[in-house]
Amino acid sequence: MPTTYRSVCPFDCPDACGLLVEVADGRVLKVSGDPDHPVTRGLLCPKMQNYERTVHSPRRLTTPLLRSGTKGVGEFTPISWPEAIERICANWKKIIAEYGAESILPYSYAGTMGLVQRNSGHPFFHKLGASRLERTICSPAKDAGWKALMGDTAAMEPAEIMRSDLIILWGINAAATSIHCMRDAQDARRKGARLWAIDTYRTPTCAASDESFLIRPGSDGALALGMMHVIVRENLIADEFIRSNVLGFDELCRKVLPECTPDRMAAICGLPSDTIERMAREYARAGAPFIRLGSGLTRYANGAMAVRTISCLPALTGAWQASGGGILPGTSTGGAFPLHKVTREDFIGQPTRMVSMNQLGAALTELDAPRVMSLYVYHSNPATIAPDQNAIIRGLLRDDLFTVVHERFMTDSARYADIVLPATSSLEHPDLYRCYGSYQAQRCDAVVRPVGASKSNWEVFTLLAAGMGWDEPFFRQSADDLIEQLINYETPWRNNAVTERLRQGEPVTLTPASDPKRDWLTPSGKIEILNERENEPLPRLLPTHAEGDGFPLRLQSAVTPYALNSSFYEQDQLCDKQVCMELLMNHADAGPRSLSSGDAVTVFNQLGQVEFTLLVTEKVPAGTVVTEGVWWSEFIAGRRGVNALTSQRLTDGGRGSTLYDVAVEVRKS
Ligand SMILES: Nc1nc2c(c(=O)[nH]1)N[C@H]1C(S)=C(S)[C@@H](COP(=O)(O)OP(=O)(O)OC[C@H]3O[C@@H](n4cnc5c(=O)[nH]c(N)nc54)[C@H](O)[C@@H]3O)O[C@H]1N2
Ligand SMILES: Nc1nc2c(c(=O)[nH]1)N[C@H]1C(S)=C(S)[C@@H](COP(=O)(O)OP(=O)(O)OC[C@H]3O[C@@H](n4cnc5c(=O)[nH]c(N)nc54)[C@H](O)[C@@H]3O)O[C@H]1N2
Ligand code: SF4
Ligand SMILES: [Mo]
Repeated sequence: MPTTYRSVCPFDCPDACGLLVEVADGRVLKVSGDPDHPVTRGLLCPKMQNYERTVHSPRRLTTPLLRSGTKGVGEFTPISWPEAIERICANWKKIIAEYGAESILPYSYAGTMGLVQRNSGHPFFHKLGASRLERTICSPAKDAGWKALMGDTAAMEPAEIMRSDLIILWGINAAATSIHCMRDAQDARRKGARLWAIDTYRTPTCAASDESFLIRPGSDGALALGMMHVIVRENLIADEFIRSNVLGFDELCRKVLPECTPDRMAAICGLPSDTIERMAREYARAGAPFIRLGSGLTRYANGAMAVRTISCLPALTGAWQASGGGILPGTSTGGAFPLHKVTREDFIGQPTRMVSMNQLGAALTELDAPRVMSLYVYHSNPATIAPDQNAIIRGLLRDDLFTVVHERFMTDSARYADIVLPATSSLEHPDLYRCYGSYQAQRCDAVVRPVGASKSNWEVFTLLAAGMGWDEPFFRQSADDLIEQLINYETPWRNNAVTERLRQGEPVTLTPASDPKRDWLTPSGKIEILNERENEPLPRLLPTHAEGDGFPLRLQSAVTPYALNSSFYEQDQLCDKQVCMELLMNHADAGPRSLSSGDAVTVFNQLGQVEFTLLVTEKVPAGTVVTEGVWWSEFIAGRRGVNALTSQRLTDGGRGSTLYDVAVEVRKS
């Protein structure tokens, strides 16, 4: 008889779903959505419906490996854990003596979102004195844009979406990336709400919406400014709300909006000007308009400004006052757990340098004083997911770079390693999870033993600490000890009863310490449309990087429902659903280039070239081309993925990646 355990989905998704895991004879038989989890309510995405195929995949790494062939070829011989740890520590001691500890660079991101396993390298590398990684690949521009306007104001309760009468999914492919938000939006729709999607191409979310508005990549600021121009011109503003809650409305009206006529904004964003006018009126007249802001629109040179500009809309119309009205960029539960007890910034001796994870290529090939001599990668796959893949691979091929990769699978990054260490999956180690799409949190235990000789992130760092000869007691604790330290903490976010339920492994709801719709946590106590602490004191139009690159088409790399960044490519069934690495193009762009569906095409720009299979489709407007998924190179004809075309340039705020701000040309291969 199988036994059923509770667990949590560890992946970088807004929802951190509650899982029910059936186990028999030490193997996971089945994974399903926990019907009692308040957000999951039994519904899992296609990626996780057969998680057992990932956990027990024949592709799992089961033993430490030592490189025996040329870098990148993937030839390795098995070694024991003691030998692996001994070799890593001996190399690091030599490198530190010769170049200093900052010549060692950790690289990690979001393979697991658990608070302990995700952050367990921080105390180790802090104590080592290694360079620090600026972990800004995802959407820090969103945080920067929000903060410029809203300061530390908490995010509204996501479930309010169900009380809205106009839901705008803005730059979010919720049908693929936030399925529970999509389910709730559909529930609201059945009760009479209208659903809009604002995107750059026709996604599954657009298909499920009442109306979709397709705009040019990176032009959301123009659309929002055009809408605000109309809202002010037609006096659809909430005077009283603005007087008591908003700073800088007059300056916005005087200095910014007069230029932003719908005609001018239409020329930038590509929507007809009467559509912008209609969107403005319908938005302003809705009773409780709810904007769910995604991350898609933030990965541009103007991403932070776009978020800041869009977020002004509810301040002008007073949408915040209605239950169901407002704007939600994602939740943030920073105050709920004392993460510093895991990350241990106090272990940093002298200040160490920061290296942007978006500029790994430059860090490995150009950075001096000191040069990066060792890279330690854990729960991330930079050779596939980070921008400017060619520069990264040039770096990883350096003979004098000592690379260690801790992984579940032989990823592109692992192929370039000198030593590969096998990692556990989330069902093989304990952790504590919170998420960024709701206020849920949950802890879970391991439900099966580690596959092969795999070890969790935390276990490996305890072994490395011992290998370095440290006697710091911190590194002799178990992951469970750390979890208990995170839980055992007084905070207004949870009372004792909630904390006890958390300890027992039940899904719990955290409560923000301030009122998200009244307590404007900015220095002035108001929503700061005017913010003189910013380089740009007022929202305004900013250009994208791609505008200056001199290639005619905009390349969007979008998500697929059947993978999560470069995770899940180990499941054949999920790969088959994606078919192959396609380039979606409008017939108006395909015709002049004599291209048709099924053609092998080469996409190129100043950074590289990549092979795709063409699909001519009306889902993509003329001028934009789209590819879905971030594929492993073993499945790609030219062995280079979409990130051979993306650049190391950063966003206007937050030093984020500009993965979607890309210009290319396409030719037949
Ligand atoms: N199935 C699946 N789910 C995922 C992921 C995955 O890879 N697959 N990734 C996870 C991660 S790490 C993250 S950060 C989240 C991201 O989830 P989302 O917030 O949904 O962000 P994206 O999917 O990056 O982009 C959302 C949409 O924005 C569109 N877009 C791109 N540029 C623009 C623009 O300039 N303006 C507008 N209006 N729209 C634009 C894209 O076409 C896309 O449809 O999803 C998580 N969930
Ligand atoms: N072109 C393009 N590039 C993108 C994106 C895009 O949309 N387009 N999305 C970007 C975004 S939003 C993000 S967040 C990043 C994500 O980039 P990453 O955080 O690197 O995410 P993944 O590609 O999922 O790779 C995570 C790896 O961690 C491994 N792993 C899982 N669990 C564990 C564990 O417990 N321990 C260890 N050691 N390993 C584990 C998995 O096997 C997997 O190979 O990618 C970015 N890159
Ligand atoms: S990836 Fe997201 S939607 Fe899918 S199971 Fe995990 S948390 Fe839920
Ligand atoms: Mo992300």
